[in-house]
Amino acid sequence: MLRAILWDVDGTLAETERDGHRVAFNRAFEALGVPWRWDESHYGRLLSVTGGRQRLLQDMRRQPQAPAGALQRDQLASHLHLLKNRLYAQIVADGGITLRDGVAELFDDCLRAGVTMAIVTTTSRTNVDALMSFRFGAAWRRMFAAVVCGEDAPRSKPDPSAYRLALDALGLPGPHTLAIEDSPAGIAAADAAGIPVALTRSRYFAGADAGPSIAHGGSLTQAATWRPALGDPSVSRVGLRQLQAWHAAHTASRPRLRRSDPQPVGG
Ligand code: XBP
Ligand code: MG
Repeated sequence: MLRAILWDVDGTLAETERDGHRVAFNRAFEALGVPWRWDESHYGRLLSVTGGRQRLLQDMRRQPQAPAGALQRDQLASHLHLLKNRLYAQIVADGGITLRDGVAELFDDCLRAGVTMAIVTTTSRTNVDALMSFRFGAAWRRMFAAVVCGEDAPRSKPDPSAYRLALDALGLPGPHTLAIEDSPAGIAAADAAGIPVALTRSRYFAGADAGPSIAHGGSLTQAATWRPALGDPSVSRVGLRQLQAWHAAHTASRPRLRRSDPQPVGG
C-alpha cells in the first residue's frame, strides 16, 4: 500500500536550474568579482554534480583563474554559495520560478486522501523555503511530514542517505512509499534506499534514462508521454490514483520474501 509520496525539489517541483540557480550563480560571480560565467550548456554538464557548493568546487578545477590553494577555493565556494542562495531566493520572490504543471494538483490529491508527503532534496533548506513560501506561505511546512535537505544528509544524491533519513523520520519502509524524481542521480538515490520511483523528466534531464523507475514521462500534465500508459486514457494528468495503481502493480510484480524462505547469511 502506498503510504507516502517523497518529492524531490529541483527539476521535479519546479524548473529551478536554468533560470533560477544558474542565473543566481552568475550574479554571485559578478558580485564577488569572479571572472567566469556559466552558460546553459556548461551548467547542464555541471548538474551531474549534485549540491551547489560541490558544483562550484568541481568547476574550479578547470577554471584557470580559480585560486590555487584548496583552502582558498573552499572559502570562495562557501561565499559564492551563500550569496547564490540569497540571490536565488530573490529570483523566486520576484515570481521567476513557478511549480511545474500538475504538482499543486497532486499536493491537493495527497492532502485530501490523507497520503503523507515528504521532501527529499540535495538543495539547501533556504531554497526549499523560498520556493514553497512563495506559493503557499509559511503554512507550506505543515503539508509535509518530513523535509530532508542538503544540510541534513551527509552525502548528496545519488547517495541514498537523504532518502534513508526521510524513511526514518516517517517510520515507513521504502516499498510503502514512492519517490518522484527528475534525474538519474535522484532515481539512483531512491532506488538504493529501496524506494520505487516515478520519473518526471525535467528540461536538463529530458533524455535521462528511465533506469529502474516504475513509471516515467514528462510533466505530470503531459499524460500521453507516460509509460506505462495511464489506466484511464481520458484522464489529463498523473494524479494520486494513477500513482497508487503503478505502485500496486510494481508491488505485485515483486517476489516476496516468505518466512519459510532461506534468510540471507548474517542478516
Ligand atoms: C538539486 C541540486 C542542487 C541545486 C542547487 O538536487 O543538486 O545542488 O542545483 O541547490 P535535487 P544548492 O534535484 O535533489 O533537489 O546550491 O542549494 O545545492
Ligand atoms: Mg532533481
